[in-house]
Amino acid sequence: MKQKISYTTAKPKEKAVLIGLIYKHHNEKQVNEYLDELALLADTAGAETLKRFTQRLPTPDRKTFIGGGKLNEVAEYVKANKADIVIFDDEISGSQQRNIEEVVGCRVMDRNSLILDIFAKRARTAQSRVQVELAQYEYMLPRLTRMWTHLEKQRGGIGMRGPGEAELETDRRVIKDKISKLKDKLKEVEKQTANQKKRREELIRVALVGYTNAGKSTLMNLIAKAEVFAENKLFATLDTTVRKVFFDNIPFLMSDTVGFIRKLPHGLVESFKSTLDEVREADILLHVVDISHPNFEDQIKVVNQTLVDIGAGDKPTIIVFNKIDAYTYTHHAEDDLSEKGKENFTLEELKNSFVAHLGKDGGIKDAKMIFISATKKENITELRNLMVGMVKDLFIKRYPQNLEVEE
Ligand SMILES: Nc1nc2c(ncn2[C@@H]2O[C@H](COP(=O)(O)OP(=O)(O)O)[C@@H](O)[C@H]2O)c(=O)[nH]1
Ligand SMILES: [Mg+2]
Repeated sequence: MKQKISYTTAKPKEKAVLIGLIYKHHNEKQVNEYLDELALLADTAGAETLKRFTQRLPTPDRKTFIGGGKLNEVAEYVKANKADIVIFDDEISGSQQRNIEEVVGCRVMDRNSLILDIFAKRARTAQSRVQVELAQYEYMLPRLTRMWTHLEKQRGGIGMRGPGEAELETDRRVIKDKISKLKDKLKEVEKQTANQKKRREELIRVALVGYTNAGKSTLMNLIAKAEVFAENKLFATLDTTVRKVFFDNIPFLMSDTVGFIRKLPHGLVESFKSTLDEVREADILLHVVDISHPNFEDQIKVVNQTLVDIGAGDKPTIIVFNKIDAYTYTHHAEDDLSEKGKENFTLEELKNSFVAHLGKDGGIKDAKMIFISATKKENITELRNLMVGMVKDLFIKRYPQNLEVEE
């Protein structure tokens, strides 16, 4: 008789080394903040960061992205510490990837493939699975020479999820064929969800948008009493969740959508177009910002730019500055001659400066704003009132007859 053996499936964390270039227009602090984000992405994908390397270069090395000396340094570190992956914050080409792999002797990937990997791991619905698979193949296509063959033994780790093993052919034609089939499949899945969508069309729609990890899902759970997965990880939620909410007897739909991120792979945005329809077709946007994040202003810009890219740049918006409980202020002494950074502004000063900026730079035009804490439930009533006002106005505009009947 065969004995049933059970194994634990929890894999040990993979060990990662991160690499970022410091270009002319960057400073070291900025690049370190980018690498913080990359480390959080790596963590979300299941890797622990052992070390980061940065190098100041005017342009990336054509063959190995970073300089030869630095690469040897990385290789030595990888060998000494038995690292499993080297992750670049910037996009590297297929040939750069191979050249680097030859030197460092472990898997090499870039930020894009890391994001794709997280998406592959977290996709739940048929639609997002197909979307991710499509994006992965599109990413593979231009870098498709001998990409996987020498890594046969390491299958299953980060960057290797998604397209099934048998499908890792190195033939462009096969991949192209696969892409067109996936596109057809996506259309079919979209048709199925279209009916569902039609039924919701008449209702006013409010969409949560924002940088990943800003607190969208937490806010969704609070306002719509949904149970959306919220976690201190990047892209905890991938699939859109929609709930019907009533404020003062006026119904509207609220949706929690996938977060945006700096340098979101282009193919991914393309394949996620239909998921982002929820944003494009929304009447009102709640743009959630993590004000405790050192880079929150950059994050606002990334989100605004992505909104413009998908054709949702000019919707009535409430900018929700979230996590005020975690906002830290560093006093800037009078005799300190260094430039005042945003950490030297009190929350009150920040509010005032944003009010002053409204309608000018940063793309914040015609937006209302509010400062809240979703976890500490601060200013939630005020946010609700702001939303009620906007939803009501829209409701009256759209259904004047409904109100006449009541009067
Ligand atoms: N300190 C603090 N943390 C928050 C707040 N709102 C959300 N978070 C945390 O931020 C992390 C990301 O939240 P989540 O809702 O998943 O963000 P999403 O990616 O925008 O959906 C989670 O760990 C939340 O608990 C807040 O107001 N204050
Ligand atoms: Mg979320």
